[in-house]
Amino acid sequence: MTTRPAVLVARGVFPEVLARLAQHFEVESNPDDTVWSAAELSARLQGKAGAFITGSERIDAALLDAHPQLRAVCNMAVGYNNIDLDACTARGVLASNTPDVLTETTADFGFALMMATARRITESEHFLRAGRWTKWSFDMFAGAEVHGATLGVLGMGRIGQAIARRGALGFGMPVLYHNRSRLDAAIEQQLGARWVDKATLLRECDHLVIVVPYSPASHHLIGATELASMKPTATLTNIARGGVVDDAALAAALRAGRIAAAGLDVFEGEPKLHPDLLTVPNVVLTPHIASASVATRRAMADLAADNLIAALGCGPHAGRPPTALNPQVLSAPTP
Ligand code: 8YV
Repeated sequence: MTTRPAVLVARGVFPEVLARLAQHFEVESNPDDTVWSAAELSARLQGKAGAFITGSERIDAALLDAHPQLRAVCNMAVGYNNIDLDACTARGVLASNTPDVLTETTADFGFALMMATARRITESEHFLRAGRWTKWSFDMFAGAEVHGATLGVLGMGRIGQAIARRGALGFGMPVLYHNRSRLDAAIEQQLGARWVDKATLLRECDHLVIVVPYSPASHHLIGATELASMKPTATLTNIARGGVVDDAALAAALRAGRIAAAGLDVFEGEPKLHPDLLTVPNVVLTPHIASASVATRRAMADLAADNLIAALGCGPHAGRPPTALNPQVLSAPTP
C-alpha cells in the first residue's frame, strides 16, 4: 500500500475544502484557526509534502531549509509577499497564489470603501449611534462628490482595472492611473484611463485608490511628502497591503486636514493598528476584508486546494497547478 502525502492546512478553512484535500492526502488542519508562531508553523511542517497557507504564514529560506521534504506552498491570497518566491524556486518548491477569482469582489469593496470614505458613512453612523443626532443641518456630514470626480488608481493590475471600470462606466469619473508599465492604448480607451506620473496622479486626483503589490520597492510609497502633495479635499483608500502607506504619516495628515479622509482595509503590522488611526475621525477602518464575500473566499480556498492537489501530482490537473507562480520548478530536475 502506498502512503499518501501529508499536508498542512495552516489556518481555518471551509470543511468542504478540507474534505477535498482529505481525498488525496493525510491532512493536518487547524480547526481552532490559531495564528501559529514561526516556530509552531515549522514544528507542524515536520514531514509535510505541502502546505495550504494564507497571508499570515511567512515562508522564507530558513523555513524551507528546515523542511527539505516540502514540495509545495499554496497561498489562499493573490498577494504573495509572505512567500520568498526566489527561495522557493531555488529549492524546487512550487508556490501558488489565487489570482482572478477575487478581482471583481475586491474591486467592489475598494469602490465601496472609497465611497464610504468620501461620503463619511461610518463617521456619521458613529455620530448617530452615540445618540448625538438631534436635528438636520445643511452641512451635516457633507462630504466629497464621487460621480464626476477624478479617480486616481495607483497600481493598474487586474483589481486596479476593475476599479477604474467601475469609476468610468458607473460613475462618470475621469480616471488617472500610475503603474510601472502602461496599459495597451486599447485597454486605456476602454477604461477611459490616462497614464500619468506619480506626482501628477497625487496632485490631480480627487479619490486615490491604492492597489499595488507590496515589495521593498513599494514600501512607504505614500508618506508625508506624497500626502502633502494631494488636494486637501482628496481621499485615499488603501486595499493593497500594509506598509505601502506610512500609517503614522497618514494619521498625522488626516488629523491636520492635509487630506480630507482615508479608507483603510490594510495596515502596517496588522492586526495591530497605529494607535493614532483609532482616534482620528476622518478614517474608515476595516479588518482586511476586501475579498471577503462568501462565494469569493470559497473560490480562493478551492483554487489554493486545486494548486496543492495538482502540485503534489494528484487530481485532474496532476503536475499542472492552475495558478503556479514558479511552474518552472515542476519541469526542472530536483535540486
Ligand atoms: C486575503 C488578500 O484575504 O488575496 C490577497 O492578497 O489580501 C486577501 O484577499 C488575505 O491575504 C488572506 O490570505
